[in-house]
Amino acid sequence: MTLQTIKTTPYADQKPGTSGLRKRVTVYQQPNYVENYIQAIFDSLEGFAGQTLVIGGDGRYYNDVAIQKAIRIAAANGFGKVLVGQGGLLSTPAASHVIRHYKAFGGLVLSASHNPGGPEGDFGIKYNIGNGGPAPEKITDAVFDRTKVIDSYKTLDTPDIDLGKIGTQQIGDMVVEVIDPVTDYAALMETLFDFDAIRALFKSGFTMTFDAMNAVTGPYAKAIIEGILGAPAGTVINGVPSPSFNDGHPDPNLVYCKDMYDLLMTPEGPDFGAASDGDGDRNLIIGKNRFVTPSDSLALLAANAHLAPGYKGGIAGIARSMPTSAAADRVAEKLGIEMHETPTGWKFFGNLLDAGRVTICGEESAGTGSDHVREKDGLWAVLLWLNILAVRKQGVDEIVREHWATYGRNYYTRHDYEEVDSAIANALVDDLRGRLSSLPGQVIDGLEIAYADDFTYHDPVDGSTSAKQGIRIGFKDGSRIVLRLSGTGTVGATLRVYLERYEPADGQHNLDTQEALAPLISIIEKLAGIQKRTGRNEPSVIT
Ligand code: G16
Repeated sequence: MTLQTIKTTPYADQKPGTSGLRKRVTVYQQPNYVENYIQAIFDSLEGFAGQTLVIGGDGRYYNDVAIQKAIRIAAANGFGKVLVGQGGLLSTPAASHVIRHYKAFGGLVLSASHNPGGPEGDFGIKYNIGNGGPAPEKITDAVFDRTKVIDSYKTLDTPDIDLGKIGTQQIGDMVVEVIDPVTDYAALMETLFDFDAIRALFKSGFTMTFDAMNAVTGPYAKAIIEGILGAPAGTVINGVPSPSFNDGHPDPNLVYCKDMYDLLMTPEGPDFGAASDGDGDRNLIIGKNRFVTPSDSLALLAANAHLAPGYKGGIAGIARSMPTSAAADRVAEKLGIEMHETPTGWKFFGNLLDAGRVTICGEESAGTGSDHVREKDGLWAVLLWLNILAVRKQGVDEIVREHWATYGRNYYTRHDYEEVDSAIANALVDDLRGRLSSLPGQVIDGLEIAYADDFTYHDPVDGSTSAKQGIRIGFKDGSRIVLRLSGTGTVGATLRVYLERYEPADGQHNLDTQEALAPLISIIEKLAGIQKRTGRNEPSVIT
């Protein structure tokens, strides 16, 4: 087994996005593409000699190839130990927990999350730091700088490592320990939730469907929901991880989980439906006759968290990404706790969580989580919902309605225009950005613009600043339009338009969401000309 230093040439496109480096598998398959990126990560870190690195992925196509490369490069760079999930699997929240639990130096998460997989799909690599969360921008910027000049990487000349067998093996000077991917995570969940109450709920005849979308949460959901909590076999569907997600799109939204949504809207359907994405960090929550928007789910979970043992002392504060609706802000106000608005990307919550200033975080993009890990956590959100349902002994719809009657309702939708020509998308955003200062005071379709800006975040913990995080146009009546380009797409540009309107506690809570937001949809078309400029008649996805 010899240490090798292999010459390489840089790739110009290894700039990490919202959540790590996501590219087509075919891009990752280029010579040294994985090696360059991982070496650039290690070159941007200090002090890891002899330390532990966690490596795991969502099992998507190319996971098995990339993980072998990652282990060899880690060994050659001087890590003392690699902890890896059996079969190369670790959900993203489980990876975060393993990093924290075993006090690892950091971890590599191999995933493109909700993006499709398979040979024609996407792959991704993300570095997480010792707190278990995605590396902050100062590290991802350094990694990108390094990728531009990298000229060699280190590896070991060694056969593939057997990841099928739990236990330890030696690779050069480094120990590789293969662990069960579920055990530690399940134990953590047991400390947070009232499992007895949830068991009793299932015993009482409560029915649920959990769609693991042929992705990584299958083994976790089966072990916890069907195993520990005693839900009947068959509660978890699509529960076997597949490298191509069975040719599906592992994004738990109303487009890709339409069958489950339709079922929940019928009397024969189960009482509760939930799903998680490719790497297990997103969640979808549907009650009988009630889809819960991620923004509302964040607010509801924050308002009811004290019903779960892990949060019985109350929560310190809430954080949400800027495009997420302000529903949670009203909960924070009532509880008298801190509320923070951060840019899109879970990495921006890390400092607030570490400083103990917030306990619960969430994003409109189907992510919610708490200070138990430093990633969003799909199954955690589902279990907290189950805990709340078990304690309140009410259905989802009733709980949601009571919430609106207390706090008011934030009608909310997101319109995505996917695979738009990048030049057109950039020009559209730049043009609008250039006109922002002239917008306040203008009245369009009877609505007066109160403010218009490009969101800049000032991190209250480390003082860092992140600019150009999305265009916000706010109206006098409290409505808001946000427009930004996605940082996770891999082909062309994805333009996201987020629309929100507030109805007070005694207002109209029964409108159709798209109808309630139609005036704003028309206003943004007038202001930005999205459909005119992109040639699209309608969004690719509405959530
Ligand atoms: C990632 C990030 C999230 C972000 C989402 C969408 O989620 O972790 O913080 O909200 O992407 O980002 P964008 O709007 O830039 O596409 P995931 O589940 O893909 O890891």
